[in-house]
Amino acid sequence: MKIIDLRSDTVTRPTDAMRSAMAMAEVGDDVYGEDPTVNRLEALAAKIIGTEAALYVSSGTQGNLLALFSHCRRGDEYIVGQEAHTYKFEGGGGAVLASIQPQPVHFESDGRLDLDKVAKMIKPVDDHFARTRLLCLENTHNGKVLPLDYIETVRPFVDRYGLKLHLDGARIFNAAIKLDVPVTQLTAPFDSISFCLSKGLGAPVGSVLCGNRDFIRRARRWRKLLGGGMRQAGILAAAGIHALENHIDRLTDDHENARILAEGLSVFPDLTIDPDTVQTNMVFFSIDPEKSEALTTHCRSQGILVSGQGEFRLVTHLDITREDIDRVIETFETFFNET
Ligand code: TLP
Repeated sequence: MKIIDLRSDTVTRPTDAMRSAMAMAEVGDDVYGEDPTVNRLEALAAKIIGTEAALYVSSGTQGNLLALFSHCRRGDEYIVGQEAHTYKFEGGGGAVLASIQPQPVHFESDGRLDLDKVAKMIKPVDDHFARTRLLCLENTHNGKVLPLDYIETVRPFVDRYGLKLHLDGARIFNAAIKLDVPVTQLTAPFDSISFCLSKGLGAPVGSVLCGNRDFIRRARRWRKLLGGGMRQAGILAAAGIHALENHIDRLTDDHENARILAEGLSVFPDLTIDPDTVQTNMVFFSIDPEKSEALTTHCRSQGILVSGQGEFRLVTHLDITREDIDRVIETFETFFNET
């Protein structure tokens, strides 16, 4: 029985074509800057994202951390979403390792940070306060795409306050595909952008941090300090190149599958779910917490992996087909028929 893993889009396995690209990759020592495949990935990523330079990093977490290190200094502050990955799910790395203080602000329901609320958090220049240096946004956030007109207002805002602007664009291609705009339209206002190769794009490992040459030079040094300088990393970078060349446009399939899944699940009265809120590859629903474990166990017994407690997130990706979606909906149906 095929396992249908909906816990995240991080779980994809490399396709055969990706594996052969990896096996054939030309390699060298990337700490010397001599891995031709890593160099090719970085050049390709910079071109696609629209920045001068890029740096291949081990994970999205490392990309975001390097952005904090490279924009801020000890005693500085960054403003970030309360539920943002960069703040909530990255072990407090900026504070722990770089002595940078986070200032969280609650997200609006569409994934924006309200700029009036952000403005109130910016500290005056005064010895009492940390120096507010950076604003971090996330796109997509919980599968939601930042509105285009909002993105356009953010650059003038940060310029007014002398802040830098970082994007956790782990799933930025999902946003671009959803809006049907060039990804550069979503990245242009930012000083730095981190995006993941190992989520919807289907590579086994890796993210890329993009920015101008100076910024990337600083990030490269911090990456080394953090133990992230890899040697013959071209084997992995080849998967990233393959992903960028072959797996961007197909994200529409994931979005379509997520929509069909949400509509299929919305018929069950025990679930609270609104299919109209599904924009990309994530479906959220809630269920009586007392039924959570039974649902998870039932799904697992049918080869379907889901995670959540009361609140569930189901994520579609490269390894999920339209038929799998039907199987998931049928499995939920048997669960509700039996309970
Ligand atoms: N997110 C993972 C979990 O850590 C929650 C997931 O399954 O969604 N930014 C965003 C918006 C992310 O969702 C993630 C991973 C990251 C950064 C970090 O990427 P990695 O896992 O490569 O460090």
